[in-house]
Amino acid sequence: MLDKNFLWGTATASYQCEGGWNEGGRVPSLWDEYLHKNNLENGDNASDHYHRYKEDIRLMKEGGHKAYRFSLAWPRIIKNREGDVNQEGIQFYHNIIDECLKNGIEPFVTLFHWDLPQYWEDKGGWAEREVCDAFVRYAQVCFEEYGNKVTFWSTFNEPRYYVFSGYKIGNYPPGVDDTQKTIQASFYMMLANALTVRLFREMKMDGQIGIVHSYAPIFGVDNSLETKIAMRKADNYFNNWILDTAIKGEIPIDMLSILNEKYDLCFMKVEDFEAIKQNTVDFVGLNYYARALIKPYTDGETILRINNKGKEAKGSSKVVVKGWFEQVFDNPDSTYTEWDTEIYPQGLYEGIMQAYKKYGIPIYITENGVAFYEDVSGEKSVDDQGRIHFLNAHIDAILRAIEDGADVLGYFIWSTMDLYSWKNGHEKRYGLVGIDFENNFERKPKSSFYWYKKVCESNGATI
Ligand code: BGP
Repeated sequence: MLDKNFLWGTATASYQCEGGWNEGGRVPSLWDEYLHKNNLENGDNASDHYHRYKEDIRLMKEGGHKAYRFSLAWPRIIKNREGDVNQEGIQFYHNIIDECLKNGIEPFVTLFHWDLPQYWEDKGGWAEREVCDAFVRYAQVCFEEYGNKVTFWSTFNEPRYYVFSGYKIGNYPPGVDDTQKTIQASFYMMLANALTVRLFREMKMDGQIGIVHSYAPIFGVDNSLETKIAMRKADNYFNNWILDTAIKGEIPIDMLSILNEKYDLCFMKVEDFEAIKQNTVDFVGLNYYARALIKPYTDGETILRINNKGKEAKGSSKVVVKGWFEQVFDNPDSTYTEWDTEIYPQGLYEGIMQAYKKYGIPIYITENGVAFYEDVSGEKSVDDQGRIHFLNAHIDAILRAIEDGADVLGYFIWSTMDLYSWKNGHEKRYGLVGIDFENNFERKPKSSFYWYKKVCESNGATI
């Protein structure tokens, strides 16, 4: 039997659902600037959660949710590099948190889900130490404001995805391919994580603090030694530099020594390593969409190509890290979404078991879900049986892992409602609640919403 306090919920992120991008004293984030400048589909209005959060939280309650994972927007809370606080922004999150508590929903709060204020991006963004220090000051404001209401805090959502996409793949802002900056930004985010954990302890906060990782459990195409070596390198690339660093306080030394041959690591200071060693997280959030199936590197330059276009680019994803490994996107035995994401629930079971054996701390599955093209314009709600099937199989994987001893304490579906998907726009739909973006953002719960209500209310017994 599952513990009665298991947190069943759904998740969003500020930029992706709020809208109201220039309201209530919010200043631009790097996403506003980048998407506006490049004339790309943006989240100016997103799902209009900024104006409709009460309706959304009421729907969560109706849907049986025990928890809601969302993020605070730094650009709503801190106005400028001097650190001036925007009271209207502060109040907005008090309102959200209070509304959750009033409805018996546990707020599960992320401090940073990618919307860096543009005024810090102008100073070099996460590749600079100054931003790391500014993040800790921002965290302090949030702890002081919301600390007596919030139990579950996460420092970062998916540092790996943010950094690699922005600084190496170049498909997210700042949109560059610069390995030195990739290393710096990765390090400063992990340092900021440790310094924020230290602050959390110094302030004697009630509650727990963790980090959320885009988890790609590593699988090999065969059992050869070459594949095993490639898998280790892939594990460092995808997972270890976040998880080992945040949970064990150790950056993988084999990774550092390879990087040290070609790049300048002098910016890493002895006291930084000490801070990382001493300030580790209480729990880990794992976002699971798919495993990474790995084969040995053959030849050619590094290619990191992610399909952000959907069906028109299906099959175009390619990941080759020169000298390290290649990722397989065309396994004939697998099915893939229109965005090249493999559907592989067993990867979640095995990933949880591996992570729990290795780290032994509580795990929350902080995101899991599947995207489809869906027409929500009609009178009838969307009958998303494909999503129900996907979620059912993944929750089953979690329940099996718990039965086999893993300490998984919560599960959050991505996403609460349809929202803006980074670079993919609004047509990549993940929500349990459909949003009719063309028709006054009307909320239309899908079949999966009612299915999940039963799962939450029966504490997983209906799986
Ligand atoms: C995770 C992010 C989310 C969300 C999700 C789906 O990496 O934490 O913010 O976007 O992935 O990804 P996408 O929108 O690219 O399909």
